[in-house]
Amino acid sequence: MKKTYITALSLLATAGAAFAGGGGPEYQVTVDYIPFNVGGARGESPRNITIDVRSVEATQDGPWYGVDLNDDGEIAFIDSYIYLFKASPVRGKVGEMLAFNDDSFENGFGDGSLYGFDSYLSLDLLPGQYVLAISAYSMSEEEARTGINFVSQGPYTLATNPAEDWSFSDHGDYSVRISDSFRGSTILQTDGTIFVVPAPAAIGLVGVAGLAMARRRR
Ligand SMILES: [Ca+2]
Ligand SMILES: [Ca+2]
Ligand SMILES: [Ca+2]
Repeated sequence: MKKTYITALSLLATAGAAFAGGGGPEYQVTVDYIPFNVGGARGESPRNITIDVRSVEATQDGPWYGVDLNDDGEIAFIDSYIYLFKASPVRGKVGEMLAFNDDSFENGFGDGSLYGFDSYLSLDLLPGQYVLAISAYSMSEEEARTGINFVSQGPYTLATNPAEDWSFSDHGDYSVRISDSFRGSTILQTDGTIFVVPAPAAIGLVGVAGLAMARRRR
């Protein structure tokens, strides 16, 4: 996404803002890793694989109308950002970076996506093991590798429906479908949630409060 949203940070204050960066408040969000396998024998030709994300639960350019795409009773979404890596034999690591995508306003609406901020990739892949890293805008390759992603905006919800602007949320849901275009088959379909990671200070406060409450119960 390339827009600037000016919204209250009240939700994030409770979730725990980490520190102030150059372009505004920054805080950490989770990165999910989705391993998948492109089938076939060694030496077979590449397959055209599509990676299709659906997350943004809001229509058109403001005022935004919320649509509960995943039918979970809430409007909570991310401006997704994805990286595709080769799998690595080293535990906890990913291999060579093959592609990445932030937004796709041309493709990726077949899964019900309402907005081009949902990521999409279409590329030829040899049979083998791969890992998709998904998180919220924006994410560098380094952040995708380490799983420590600092963002200045999102995840989002809508304070009203319709809404003039997106409001910050402490989590956002997504779904991903990875398919083999040649065979027209789905390799993998999964749902997930990206969370704002509470700042260490916030965890400390919760710990102290919890301890105080435990003492009172005695
Ligand atoms: Ca929802
Ligand atoms: Ca999509
Ligand atoms: Ca995006």
